[in-house]
Amino acid sequence: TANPNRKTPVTLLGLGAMGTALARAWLAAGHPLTVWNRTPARAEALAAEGAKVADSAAGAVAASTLVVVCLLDDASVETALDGVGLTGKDLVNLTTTTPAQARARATWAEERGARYLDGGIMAVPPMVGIPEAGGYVFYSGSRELFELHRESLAVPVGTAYVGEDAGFAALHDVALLSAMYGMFAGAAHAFALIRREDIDPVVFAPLLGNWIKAMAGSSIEQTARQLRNGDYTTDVVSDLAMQVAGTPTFLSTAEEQGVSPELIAPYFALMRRRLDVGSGKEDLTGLVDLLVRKD
Ligand code: FVH
Repeated sequence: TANPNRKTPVTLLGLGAMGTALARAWLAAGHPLTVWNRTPARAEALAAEGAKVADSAAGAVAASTLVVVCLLDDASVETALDGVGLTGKDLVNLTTTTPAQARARATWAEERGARYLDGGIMAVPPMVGIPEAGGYVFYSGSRELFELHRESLAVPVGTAYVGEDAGFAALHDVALLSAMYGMFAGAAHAFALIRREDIDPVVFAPLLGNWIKAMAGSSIEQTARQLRNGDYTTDVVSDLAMQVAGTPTFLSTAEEQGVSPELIAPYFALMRRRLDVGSGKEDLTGLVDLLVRKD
């Protein structure tokens, strides 16, 4: 008779930094784990920790119904699974890809008789297996598959299902990471402005961090509400006309401090374009529409 306490067996393809962290979390939680990696040496430590090591991707896939893939990119998934039988498998792909690649990979898997779930990991390896770290994975694709394996998938990091469209996990992933790079760009510019002065960056850092947090919290929700209701006008303090009037001060300060404006100038140019079509009473929300190509 089946043991109801037996954890779902997991196969994991890919033992890079992220794959290894995932593997350790499943092993620690008592899941029977079969692993495969292109470079076999990377599996040695995990074998000592209890993982079964397959000598081929096909052998690893054959070992479990639930097959998780965490490889470098979509091309490496194609290479690793080339010619591997997937009939009856539940394929969960945590490799970072574009939304179109994820959709194509879902079709590819389904044509080979597998159910498919795509994932976008919102965590770095040290956050894996530590619930308090707040890491999670966006999942999209088969809801049935997500519900079936939810518990096993939630072992390394949290889960957030974002829809049946297999491309949505990748889209959410890349959207959040793109915003992160925008934030890094702003912080880089701010640090550059103080770089040649007698200002300690370590003292400056909490001022910058707290300001970004305060601005992000209120403005992101306001932008979302305006995008939903279509009314971008603001009766609050900082309309677009006022903000564009302030941009020469930012550019002159960069000049005075010997800092290239290359990170902030494109954003100011968008603000100016939006103002030029008569949107001075708006918030900055209209910039979203300027970015979206009409073709
Ligand atoms: N590490 C991170 O901070 C980020 C956090 C967010 C999510 N990403 C994505 O996770 C995927 C895996 O990332 P990783 O950190 O494990 O990456 P690497 O340590 O570079 O390991 C890459 C693995 O992929 C294997 N591999 C590469 N090319 C091939 C191929 N042509 N055929 C088969 N396997 C391939 C590689 O094998 P090997 O070099 O050890 O033989 C590693 O197992 C990734 O999508 C991130 O964007 C991580």
